[in-house]
Amino acid sequence: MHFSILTIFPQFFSALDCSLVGKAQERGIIRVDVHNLRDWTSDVHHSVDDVPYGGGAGMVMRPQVWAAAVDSVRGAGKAVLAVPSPAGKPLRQNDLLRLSRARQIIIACGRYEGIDSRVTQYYAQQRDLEVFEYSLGDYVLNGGEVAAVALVEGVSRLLPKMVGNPDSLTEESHGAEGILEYPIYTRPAVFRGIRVPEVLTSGNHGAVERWRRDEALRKTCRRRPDLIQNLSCARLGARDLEVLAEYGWFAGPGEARLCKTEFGKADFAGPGEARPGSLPAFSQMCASAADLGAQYVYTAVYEGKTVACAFVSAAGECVSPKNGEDGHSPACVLQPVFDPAWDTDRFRVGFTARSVHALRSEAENLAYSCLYLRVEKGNRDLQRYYRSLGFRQVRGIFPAAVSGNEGNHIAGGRGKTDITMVFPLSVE
Ligand code: 6GU
Repeated sequence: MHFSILTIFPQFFSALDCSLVGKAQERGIIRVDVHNLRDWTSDVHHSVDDVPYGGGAGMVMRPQVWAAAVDSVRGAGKAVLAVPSPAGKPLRQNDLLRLSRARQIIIACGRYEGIDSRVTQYYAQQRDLEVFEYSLGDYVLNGGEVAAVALVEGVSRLLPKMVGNPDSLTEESHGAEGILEYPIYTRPAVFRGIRVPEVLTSGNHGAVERWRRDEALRKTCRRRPDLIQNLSCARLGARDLEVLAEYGWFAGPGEARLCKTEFGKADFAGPGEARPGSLPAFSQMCASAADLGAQYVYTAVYEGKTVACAFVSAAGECVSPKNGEDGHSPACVLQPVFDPAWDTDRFRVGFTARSVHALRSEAENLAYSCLYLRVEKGNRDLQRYYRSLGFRQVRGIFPAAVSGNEGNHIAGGRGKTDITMVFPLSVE
């Protein structure tokens, strides 16, 4: 890989003699030539800039100087002309990967207001040359030099033989997974009063992997929702969806991408109370929920439209939260209802997981120790998802207080072909 850097500040690039990039130069994996743009000026003052046509503040870099410089450093074969600019395309890991396959990358570091636009226009017409205008982010620097260093370093480390352990490339932020990296720790176990998360010292590799994935997803939800938006649902498991649901992200109707919904809780006093949105059969459902003495309704609102509700009502006592013993603790029942377009297993799981998460955080106020949920008997996939959330199947349909309602199904025609699953809310 041959980098040719054109700049009016060649001194700036001594940074590239350090560290791994410096070593790569010594080992001949990369070659970095830094050229002074002024070498291609023809006037006595070595001037590289001029006033802008059309007026305005600042100066513009002259096209003849740039073209002479680019022509002169360009070698044989395919090359990339990389032009740092705050108006360029935001640089991404994918771009670096593509550029790492080039033979030569010429980096044109502009200063002042930038380079005369005809320079990129001209080279974009040339065969065997890709013009790539890129930005480091939405802020302004004085010139392209910092961005040139970033490009050289970012591309170099992807070259074969560059990074000692290739695994460290696949697990990093902005790697193939498309999410940020999980938080990392080293010794000591307690630092200034802060203890390392316990799971990391447990020796349980499966649990460590799961925790790392959970934390990476959470961090990405908090810092980079734009990355979450781009995740493909096909590559997300039930536990992933459960974590994402904490932040209001659900697998929506199309299932290809996640949808950001507003998740909220409303007290439920009667059919008039909860916002129906566009849910069909909502009033009917509200009437049944009122019959059941629903206390709350959780709702998910997507683009102003209610796409799901989950009614929470008291349900007598737990039959068997953990397959047996406890027959006397108070239970509640969660009755989710979905907009037909959103009634998919994946959305059910995410929305239910989110509702359970909300219920759990209030478990103390509510004093319910378990939660019932009704699931279609034939839907094995959904049952499997719920099991992976921690639900267990129990005998019978609903517990006593609710079973009288069997003929009057809330959940969109689900009925005697349902099974009941239970989830422990408070761990005593
Ligand atoms: Cl590539 N150049 C300049 N001048 N400012 C920037 C930038 C590039 N990326 C972010 N700000």
